[in-house]
Amino acid sequence: MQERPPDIRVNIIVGDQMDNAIKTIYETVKVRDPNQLEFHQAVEEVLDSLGPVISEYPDYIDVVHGIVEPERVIQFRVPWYDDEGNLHVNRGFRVQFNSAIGPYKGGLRFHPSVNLSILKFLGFEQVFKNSLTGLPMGGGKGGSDFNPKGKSNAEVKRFCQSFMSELWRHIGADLDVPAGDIGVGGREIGYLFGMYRKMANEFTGVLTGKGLSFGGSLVRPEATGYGLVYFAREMLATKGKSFDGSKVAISGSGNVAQFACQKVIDLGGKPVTMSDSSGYIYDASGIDREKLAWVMDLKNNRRGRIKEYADHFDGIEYTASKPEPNHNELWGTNVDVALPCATQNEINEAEAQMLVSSGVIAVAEGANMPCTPEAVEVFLDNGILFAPGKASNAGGVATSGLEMSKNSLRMSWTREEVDQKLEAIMVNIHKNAFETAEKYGMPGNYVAGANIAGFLKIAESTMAQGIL
Ligand code: NDP
Ligand code: 2IT
Repeated sequence: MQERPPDIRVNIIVGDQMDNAIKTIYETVKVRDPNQLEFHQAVEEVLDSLGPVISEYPDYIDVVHGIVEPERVIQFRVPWYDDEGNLHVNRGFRVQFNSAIGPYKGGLRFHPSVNLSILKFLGFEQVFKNSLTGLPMGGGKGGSDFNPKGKSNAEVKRFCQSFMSELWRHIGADLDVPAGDIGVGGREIGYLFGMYRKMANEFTGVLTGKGLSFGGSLVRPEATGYGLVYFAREMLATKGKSFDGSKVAISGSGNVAQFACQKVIDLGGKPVTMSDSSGYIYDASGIDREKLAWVMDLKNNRRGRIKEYADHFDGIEYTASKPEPNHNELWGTNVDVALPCATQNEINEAEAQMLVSSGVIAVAEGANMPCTPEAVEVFLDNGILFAPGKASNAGGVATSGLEMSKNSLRMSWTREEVDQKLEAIMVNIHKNAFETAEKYGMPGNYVAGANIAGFLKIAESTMAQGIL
């Protein structure tokens, strides 16, 4: 018989024992769910930062105990029929991680790699990210191992309807508000929202990223990519640098990558790469507005592969991905700024080393956890400006928060107003992470700054409400 994992329990501790108490919590997380490697990775990074906070507020160790366990996990069957009439059965999930400061909030991911480890890592990150936005949103994440690639529009619609025919009873405008993530964009949110409205028999702001004609917010599609570049701009400014004239490597070619690319161009930078899971393109002359519009049509309407960019434009290098999942040689490019915007663990230690050797100044995560812990260490050890995703990609969920307010208030803002609010939120997250890192004796370490600042707000709320 398998041994029962221990309850998470650590006695109240003082001084030197503090670090051991945090380590015990981390070890217990690993014993409880030994196969959830992505979740372990996300937890370890946060817990590593919390020593100085627990020294200052020893009671908060109880919050740490609780925060590593989701409040609720929902798993369900999603049956659907393809165009030939064959039955497929996928898995659906919603991880409702933490609601201490607001309703659960976070995206839905449709990708064949989706499992509980990935959704728990994403939900855990989301708790701290949402706290950093300064808006009243708890953290959650969900999705399915459904692969939207190669599916017809009708198949995607049937899948979304089947998915929502179960999820609807677990979510609500004041309970849990999902949005998009990998494989879930405006089209999927539309189908999901339609089914929610039918099942619940009510029209509320239960999802964000909706179409403009049914309650969506201006700038939500652009928000993650724009916010990322606003954050990176602030970070560069601390060293007297800017995007103007800089060469920028971007990975991915989906929602976050496209609008990061657009904002880099707006700020006078030159994006030279984009990728998808098959490979990457290098455009030495720079991806300009016209070429980016072509990529957007390729990806959002024709749903094609980035390789077609090299077939369509002259003088482009295309390199297929390495056999190792999530990796290609994109990070060997000589650039000033790197913006990984595809998926988790796409920059490993060797790739980080390549970026450093080629003279990169700043790395800002558009994706969630795209850099491995070893890669992050390489950046920090070499004095590279490094922005962790929970700070630098928070613009998407922040604008989702604005969409929730807009829906509740039944009013709307202009494009300029939303963009200004997004920019102000990103400037504020940067300031908060920067100053918190200084205050806790780790100047320039945005990882520690973001983790501590995000944690403090949740800890205060949790202590005030009791750990439930
Ligand atoms: P999209 O589905 O729009 O685009 C994802 C892009 O990443 C595609 O180019 C895709 O290529 C590539 N990609 C996905 N999985 C892999 C993989 N395993 N290996 C290599 N490439 C891969 O998603 P988003 O742009 O919305 O999301 C990108 C990242 O940003 C994710 O980490 C997400 O969690 C994060 N994020 C998204 C936010 C949002 O508002 N959308 C907000 C904050 C973070 P292919 O098409 O070949 O799969
Ligand atoms: O990872 C993320 O922050 C998102 N996918 C966006 C979540 C949201 O609720 O807008």
